[in-house]
Amino acid sequence: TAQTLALPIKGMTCATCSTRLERVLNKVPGVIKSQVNLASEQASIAFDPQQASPEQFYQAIVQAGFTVPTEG
Ligand code: 9UX
Repeated sequence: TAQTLALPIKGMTCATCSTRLERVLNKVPGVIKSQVNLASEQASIAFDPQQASPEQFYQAIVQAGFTVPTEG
């Protein structure tokens, strides 16, 4: 069963940022579909909790150069 997680994202300044982050998140194993909204600074991630966990999303987001303000 898929789960959906909404995350706030900081550091996106143009539309290519959000497209790039979507691509990064979609590559995390277990992610079914991610959508990143530049204007609302939100990522929505549908994933299989048996294969992926939020910790992996945080790491991928930070590695891509963005931040999740609610995470350290
Ligand atoms: Mo835009 Mo974002 O020129 O990572 S791609 S700032």
